[in-house]
Amino acid sequence: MKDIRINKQRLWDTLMEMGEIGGTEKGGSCRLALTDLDKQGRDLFVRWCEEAGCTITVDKMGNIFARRAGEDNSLPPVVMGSHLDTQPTGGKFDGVYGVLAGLEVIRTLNDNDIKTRAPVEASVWTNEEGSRFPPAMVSSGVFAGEFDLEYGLSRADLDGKTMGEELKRIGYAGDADVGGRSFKAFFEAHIEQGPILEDEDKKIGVVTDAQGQRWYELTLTGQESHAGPTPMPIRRDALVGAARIIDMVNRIGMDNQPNACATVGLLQVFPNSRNVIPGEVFFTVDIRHPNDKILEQMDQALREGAERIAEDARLEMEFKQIWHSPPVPFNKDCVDSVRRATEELGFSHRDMVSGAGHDACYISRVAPTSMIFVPCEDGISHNEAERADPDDLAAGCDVLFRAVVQHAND
Ligand code: HGY
Ligand code: MN
Ligand code: MN
Ligand code: MN
Repeated sequence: MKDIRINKQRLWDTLMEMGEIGGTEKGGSCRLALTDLDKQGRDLFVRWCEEAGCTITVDKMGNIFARRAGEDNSLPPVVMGSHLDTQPTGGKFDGVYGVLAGLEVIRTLNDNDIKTRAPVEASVWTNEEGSRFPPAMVSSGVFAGEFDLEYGLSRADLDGKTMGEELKRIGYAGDADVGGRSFKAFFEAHIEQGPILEDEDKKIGVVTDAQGQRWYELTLTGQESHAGPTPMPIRRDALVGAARIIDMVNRIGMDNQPNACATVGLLQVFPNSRNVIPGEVFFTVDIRHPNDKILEQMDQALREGAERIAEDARLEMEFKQIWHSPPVPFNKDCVDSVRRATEELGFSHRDMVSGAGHDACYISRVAPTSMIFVPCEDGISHNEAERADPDDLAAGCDVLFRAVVQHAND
């Protein structure tokens, strides 16, 4: 294909403009799923796509598809996309890059008056982060048939608000069915969210797989009592039990290096008063590994260890696994077209496994799918300091452009 390149400045400007919606003091973005700020970001994306001549479809989980017609619109589309929702202290690139790189591909096709054989779509997947409404990737999960629609719409935040209610409130409760339609291929461009590409000075990550993950919720119940007169030996302190389990979670991660990850990210103490012995603690556990067998062993170690610690500390424990997303091998054809496009463009690259989960993980169950990674500064993400270099972002988008056009014209 003649050496067409995307418009680097225009891509950067759209990322900066979108990043201002929910922009934070430290230069990040906070647009939790289905908040008014998420709505503002969605509205801006829809406006840009309509200005680029796309037709918009929204499904019952609020997933957005901006379609650019091809010569033969009876063919399944080649779809690009990611998510616009962020972590509470998120950055300007996680998810957003994959959505706006899709828009930039469509704008570049328009600039060069290219008509692809199959239609091309840029997509936004609702609530990828799972931060406000666990679990993560729930809407691509419904699309891929992992969850049913009722489960998806009933996901609730800590205030009990459901996704169904919030989709209606912000005007993104679409009427299109979720899933049940095929994609010729799906590509998600994303920042690596880790240090490998930057450390090895590589421009592109050719993502072959994504690691598996399991999410849990634990509630430990002891005895609330006075921090003064209650003798230490008879206390049933829920926070002491939680602290021991948290330390064990970290050890399970360290004992399964390389590759294992184990994190406690959310903890709530009740009644959370400085002179009351905590009677109840709620916390989450997130464990990950590229190999499902090892992930299973980590799961076993977590269950047995938590049981033992709760018993020793004379605490009741409610232990729930709320999500399991097994490791994902991406589609070989798609991976090869990403690698070929990268080589044609002369970008340095390396194959890699994604440490993070992505909508592509579920979409790969229903369509040939793969991902394109670009470096991010110091590998930092899920942090307001998240940064990526405009040249790297443009390079990833050039690779996306070529891979998408190749599959749309196959
Ligand atoms: O947790 C993840 O891997 C993703 O960012 N939701
Ligand atoms: Mn993401
Ligand atoms: Mn993320
Ligand atoms: Mn993700």
